[in-house]
Amino acid sequence: MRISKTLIAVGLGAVLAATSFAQAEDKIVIGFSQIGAESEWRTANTNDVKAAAEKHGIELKFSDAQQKQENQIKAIRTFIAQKVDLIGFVPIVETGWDNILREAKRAKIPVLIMDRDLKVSDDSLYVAKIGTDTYTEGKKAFNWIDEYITKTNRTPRNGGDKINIVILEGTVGASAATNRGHGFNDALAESPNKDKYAILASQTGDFTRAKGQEVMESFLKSYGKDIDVLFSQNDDMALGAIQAIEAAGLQPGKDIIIVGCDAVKGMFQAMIDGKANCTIECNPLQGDIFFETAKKILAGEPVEKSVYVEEGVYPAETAAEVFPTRKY
Ligand code: GYE
Repeated sequence: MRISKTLIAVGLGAVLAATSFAQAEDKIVIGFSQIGAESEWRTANTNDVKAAAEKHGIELKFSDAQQKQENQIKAIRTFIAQKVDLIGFVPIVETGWDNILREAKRAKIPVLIMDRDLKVSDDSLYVAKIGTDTYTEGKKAFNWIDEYITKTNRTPRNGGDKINIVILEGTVGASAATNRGHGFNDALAESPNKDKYAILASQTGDFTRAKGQEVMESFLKSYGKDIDVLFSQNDDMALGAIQAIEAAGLQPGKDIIIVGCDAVKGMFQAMIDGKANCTIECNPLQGDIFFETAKKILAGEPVEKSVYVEEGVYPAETAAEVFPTRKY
């Protein structure tokens, strides 16, 4: 009795081992190069990619580039050498990808882009891009400011005739920064109220809280009471700027109107606390659609060249109600 039980157990173990070996063999392997962990948004994006890979039964080779394009290029080259089934990456900046993508193409490994845009000499160097419409986000940001200023009959703090705006830009050369900037400027130029506004200063804060705080400090030193509005190209920089504004003895969200992009929890909390006025959503939860698309590509099915995820606009008065439902 004992012996046969053991034999059954050993036999079963062998079968299970064989099955899981076969499954491991069949798993799709995807190499993914993330840019780093500069913001709450990025952390949410990374967590989502990892969770979605597991859900889709993908073997994910994840690499963190620590904000350096050269690290991304190295990671992609390693993925090619490892003969992964597909390569995914977030282009930290728009340009400089042609050579490495040619190497991937020669190795017949399809490339799927996530989040940021890239500029290549030949669009066939990547199959598709999953991401967000950052140009429209920039437009939404200005349009919200314009409506708010008009609706509240706000006048310039310095008693002059212009509502003065300062801008914290994202990483230099990143599509999320360039597009949000263009969208914002285009909406301003198209506004019937365009003469009411002036952009006092615009400088990069690298999408980080620390840099946002530092640059806002210098804006306050140079322009102090002239600043009416801060447009921050992400929420993290806005959260850093809030600290600088408070340290300067001003009330963020009141003396200076604050609008960010991303809609991360930290910004909702700042709005609930009355320290920020609006955030333009940028959805980092792109993992599911990314791996669905990857599977289609590997099955030889057609996919859209560019897919955008859905996004909203959240002014401060919606913050308390929406906060509990936020996933990032
Ligand atoms: O807004 C910012 C981040 O590329 C859209 O990158 C993304 C941006 C996001 O670090 O917080």
